[in-house]
Amino acid sequence: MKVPKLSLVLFGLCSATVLIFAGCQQPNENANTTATTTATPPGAQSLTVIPRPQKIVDLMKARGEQDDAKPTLKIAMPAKNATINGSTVDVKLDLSGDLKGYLPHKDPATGKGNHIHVILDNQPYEAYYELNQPFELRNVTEGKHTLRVFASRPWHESYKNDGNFQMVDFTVKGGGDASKPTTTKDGQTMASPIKSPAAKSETGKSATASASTTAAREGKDYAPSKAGNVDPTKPLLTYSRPKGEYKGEDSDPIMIDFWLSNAKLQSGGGQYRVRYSIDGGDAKFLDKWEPIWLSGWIAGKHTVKLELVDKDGNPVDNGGYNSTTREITVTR
Ligand SMILES: [Cu+2]
Repeated sequence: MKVPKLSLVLFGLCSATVLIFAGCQQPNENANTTATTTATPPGAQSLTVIPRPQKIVDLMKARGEQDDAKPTLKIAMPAKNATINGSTVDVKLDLSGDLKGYLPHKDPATGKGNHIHVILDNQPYEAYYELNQPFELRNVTEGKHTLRVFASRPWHESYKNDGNFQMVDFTVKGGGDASKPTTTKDGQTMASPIKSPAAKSETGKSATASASTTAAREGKDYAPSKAGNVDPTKPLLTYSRPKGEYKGEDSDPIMIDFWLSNAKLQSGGGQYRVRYSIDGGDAKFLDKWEPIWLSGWIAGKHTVKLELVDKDGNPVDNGGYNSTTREITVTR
């Protein structure tokens, strides 16, 4: 019974240290929004791949044949290698093919519906619902850019048929200055380089607020970015989901989905694999081109990394786009 005394002292010291650290951390939590990533450390949550949620199976039944559609999507504007003057780039798409009733449109009641994923450079995609009017890429910086598009379902799963993906390069002259707000000629501020709340799209609650202040055109103020040096004929992995904020019943499970060009995964007889890692944890592999649903997320910030690798696990680069990490937030 002599030993415990020392143990108790040590235990006391440790506890005190823990308390001090915990005490120091708290003020940091709301300090600012530019702090380094505080993603959940690996091990704090245990994620499992679960089957397609019943909710989505039921939705698919209610949609009739739509999920067998084979949409063909073409970028009509900007034209390939076009030069655009000014920071706003109009995107126009042509949707054709065997659509089986598939039509992008946001249901005003639910805020959901079929839509196109529009990706500038390697930024998170934006949703585009009403194809009868252009989608505006706003505050685009001067220089070369890439645009990628593909048709998706209301739950953000992309169609994976040939033809449902296009990428073009274009160049902006006199584009948005990353350090200054975009203004009209009399100096009135039109857009700030900081994300405008009106620009939040599908998951944003402010989508309705924006409708009253601007024309009904869909669009988005973009953060500064440049094109990667992408070869459209080489294997390309396009990150699609997850992104942004996940709340309530939408926060578990969370779907991972991506587009693949010029690369077959191993189950399709190819040599490539998609490697993913959550919160910097163990690498997992996807050998079939289809979405997966991961369950077991704890509330907080998480990172999701998706990479295209060859059969030996070596990264396959294509202008930096084949390895993408996104931060998502899960709230309950
Ligand atoms: Cu989507």
